[in-house]
Order: sequence, then structure tokens, then C-alpha cells
Amino acid sequence: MASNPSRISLTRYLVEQQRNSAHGDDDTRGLIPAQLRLLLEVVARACKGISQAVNKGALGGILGSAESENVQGEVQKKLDIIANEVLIEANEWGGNLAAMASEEMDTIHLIPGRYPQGEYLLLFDPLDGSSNIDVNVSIGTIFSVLKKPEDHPGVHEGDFLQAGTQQVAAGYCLYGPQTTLVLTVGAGVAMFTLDREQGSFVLTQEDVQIPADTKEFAINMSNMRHWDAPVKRYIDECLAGKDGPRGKDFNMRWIASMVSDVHRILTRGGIFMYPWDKREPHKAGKLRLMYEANPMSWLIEQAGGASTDGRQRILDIQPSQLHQRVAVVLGSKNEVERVTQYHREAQAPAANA
Ligand code: P6P
Repeated sequence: MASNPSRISLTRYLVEQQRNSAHGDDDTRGLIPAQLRLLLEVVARACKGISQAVNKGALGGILGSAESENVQGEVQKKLDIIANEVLIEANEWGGNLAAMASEEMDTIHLIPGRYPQGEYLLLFDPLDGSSNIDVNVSIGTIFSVLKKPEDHPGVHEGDFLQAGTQQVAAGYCLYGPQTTLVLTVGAGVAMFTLDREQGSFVLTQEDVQIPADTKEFAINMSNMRHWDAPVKRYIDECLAGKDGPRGKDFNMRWIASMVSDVHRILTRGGIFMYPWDKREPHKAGKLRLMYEANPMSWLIEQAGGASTDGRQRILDIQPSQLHQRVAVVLGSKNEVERVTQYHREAQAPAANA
């Protein structure tokens, strides 16, 4: 069948990103090397495999718990482990990577000596939102790509501890009514929908833009009594609706799957919050910086949104541990800035002190 010129495949999109500099030869924003293009195509193929497994559900005998725990101390689902293995096996032989890191693995996974070593580091949450697997609610894979530092041979965990601004690619694959791959290489955000008949991802949206304002917030309200004052202030004002200080009514969504909530925000705006709370005060937050907050924050910023931990830009955070957690406030720029301002005001010394 003649290719439909309006149907741009992921491969063609990435080749065009690799070839064209949209802003003249001196601007390499979004220009990607062939090795990175090939890596992203492998990740996309792995996500297709995960999508097939997820779609089998009970028929695949792969629902339910794996009777094991991950480094986070969370009970692993069978599909968590399957998704992790799919990503490891797909990515270890291609020569694009020096190592991988996963929410499901305590330490980094080095590329076996029998395979060529590459210049990139791949980090992922293989199946985010896995508490939703058994109830047939959307889940997804989140991934982030860094360059391995070139100042020393070999690779160690410290090579992964780079701020989110150092990412060269980031994205997620959402396993919902459609299987949708969302990606940035630094030249905006593009969305690709899996054409199951062709078995390929087709470009369905590019230059995604998040509205600066919104009437929709996403937070787990059951934690309200544990929140810090600035978060409670913001949510109380949203709940007060048009009779309150915001002068408008708000809607709430909470899917308990970050990939799904972020996808909604990229699609129609909104604010997503998983703030620090008093339940485990020694933890900065619930979500992980390296393979959840950083890739999602870059996508959100590339789409014109903002992302902070309540006080600072998430992408500027210098990580100290591979699995460190962070508070997350991301989405429509003006709302994120309001929440961040409330945190600043709460920290400012009292005017008459
Ligand atoms: P809670 C899923 O486990 C996850 O890591 C994110 O995808 C999601 O936003 C959050 O945790 C849900 O947490 O406490 O509401 O179950």
C-alpha cells in the first residue's frame, strides 16, 4: 500500500529530527544523533511488547502480585517484572547503551561484556501505576535518556546522578484505550498512536502546548490532613470555587497513575500534585526523581508548562541517590507558579517579626 504522506511514523519523525535543524544550521536544538534515534526506536518496540502483555490481562495469566518487593519496598506485580525484563532484553544488545536503571532494580544494570557498549544511559519505570493493573485502569512506561559522562572509562551508579536538565530524550508510553507514545528530544512534545494493524507508532500530534491556566487539579485528597499549609491553602481555594478567592469552580481528577494524569494535562491542561506530607516526613515525596519526575517535568516544560517540588524547578535538582524521591507540582504554568508562590510566602519570615 502506498505510504500515506500524512502518516508520519515514529521512525520518519526521528529521522527528520536527526536530519533537520528547524532553526538553521547553528541551532542544534532537537537535533539527535543516529545512536539516540536507534535507542528510541528500540524503546518504542519494547513498549509495543509491553502493551501486548498488558492487553492480554487475565488471559495471559499475568495479573496479580509477584509475591516479591522492589527496592522501594513495594509489592511487585507480575507485569512490573515482565515489563522490566522486556525493556532490559530489548535494550542490552544494540550497542546504544552503557547501562540501565529501573525502579524495579536495586542497582544499575551494566551492558554485558558480550555486547557493544554505547554512550547513553537509559532509566525507566517499567510499569507506572501498577496498582491499577488488576482493575483494568490505564498504566504506562516512563523513560529518560542521559549521556554517559566521557571523562572516565566504564560506568557506575554515580554517572546516572545528573540533573534533569541533562536529559537528551524523555517520554512515556500510555497503555490505555489507545497505546500512545509521548516523546521529547528537546524540540517540543510529539504524540504517536500505535496502529495495531500496521504494528507501528503513527504521529498524531506534535508541538503539544499546555494552557497556562486550568480549572482541573489532580491530587490524592485522602492525604489532606497530612499536607503542608501551602498545599492545603491552594486546594482549599480550589474547593471554594467561584465564591472563593479564585472566582471559578474547579474539577478534580486522580487516576493514581502518573502517566495517565500527566497525559490528561498534556492534552487539556491541569495541575498534578504529589506533595511532601507528614506521613513519612523523612521522605521528600512519594514519586522518584530520576525516572518519574525528571522525564515528566521535561515533557511538561517542553509543552509550555512548569514543574517544581513546591520550591525549586525539578529539572535543576542535583540528585544524590538513584532512587531518591521528590515532591511534584507540575502542569499549567500559572497554577504551578501559584502553588510555588504559596510555599515561598509560607517560608518568608513574618513581616513584623
Ligand atoms: P497513591 C503509582 O503507584 C504512582 O507511583 C504514580 O503513578 C501515582 O501518581 C501515585 O503513585 C499514586 O499514589 O498514593 O495515590 O496511590
